[in-house]
Amino acid sequence: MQHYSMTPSTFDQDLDMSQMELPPRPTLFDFHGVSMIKHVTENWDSIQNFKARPDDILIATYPKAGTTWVSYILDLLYFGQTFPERQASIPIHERVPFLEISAPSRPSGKDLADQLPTTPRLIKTHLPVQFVPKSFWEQNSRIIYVARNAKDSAVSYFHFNRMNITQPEPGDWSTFLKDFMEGKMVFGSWYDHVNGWWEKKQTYSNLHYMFYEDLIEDCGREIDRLCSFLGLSPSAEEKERVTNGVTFDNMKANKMTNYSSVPVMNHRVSPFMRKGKVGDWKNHFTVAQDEPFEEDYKQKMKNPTLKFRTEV
Ligand code: PPS
Repeated sequence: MQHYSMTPSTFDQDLDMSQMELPPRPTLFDFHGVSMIKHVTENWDSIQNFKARPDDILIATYPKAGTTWVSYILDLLYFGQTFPERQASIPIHERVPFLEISAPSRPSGKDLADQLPTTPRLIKTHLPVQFVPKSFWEQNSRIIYVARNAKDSAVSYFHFNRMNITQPEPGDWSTFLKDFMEGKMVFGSWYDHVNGWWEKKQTYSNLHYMFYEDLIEDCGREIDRLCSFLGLSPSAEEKERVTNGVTFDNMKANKMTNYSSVPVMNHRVSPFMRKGKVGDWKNHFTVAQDEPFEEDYKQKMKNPTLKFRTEV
């Protein structure tokens, strides 16, 4: 029998996962007040003791906010010209390791981050702000937080949990939506996550808070803002190359950015690069779901300075 933990490089996404011996789905538990699964808490002490460097760049998000998109933008900005072979041979999730992940039979994100040969190191995290290893703050590392509106985040997360066997079983859409509203998701409550990071931005100046909807509206403008935050000044030609490389269609077709090499994901259930739109929630939320969602949203999102768009 084929086993799910075969090395990513030998995995062929056309393999029939229904024939494989699949591990059980993980279950959520309360971890210091946040719902988590063991794959992200197992190495907790080692993650908390991670030694950040002043030139590290941490890309922080609640899941499904555009982490991969921004990771690839940064990777191309920094290394697209100097190490073009990286783009052709190393998947984005290895170029930008996921700090807290420790999946079976794969190197942990922390080990991959420790071994990154690049300067700066680009590192991804989904941790709520209170769980970020303290060395990032001590070293004054730059942090880019990407946020996406709650409704599209919920929809994207639902399909991700369907296709990724290392995520909890999502159940049907209405059950999942209720769980989302109650924060019963890996990495906890969307509401706490986006608010916690927004508050941090008020006191930590090396944090650039950006929105998925803005990227969709004008990716070039958002790249300019990122460059100004990072002190980069790419040539017009270089910027054009980056903007073109990171379109949804190009990233979906690119084996190094579409997660097709990850064995725990079944892209036939739902592709990782699924729709890439603002407003797909309208195809999922019924009116009967939307009304209580909006009511609950108003109660949880009281800070008038943090505003999300659900259409552009
Ligand atoms: S993860 O698993 O949390 O790291 O996922 P993440 O990368 O944060 O989010 C995945 C969603 O982002 C969409 N995406 C894009 N949209 C537009 N343009 C580009 N280039 C792009 N790259 C990734 C991806 O399609 C997922 O959203 P949905 O709505 O599911 O399509």
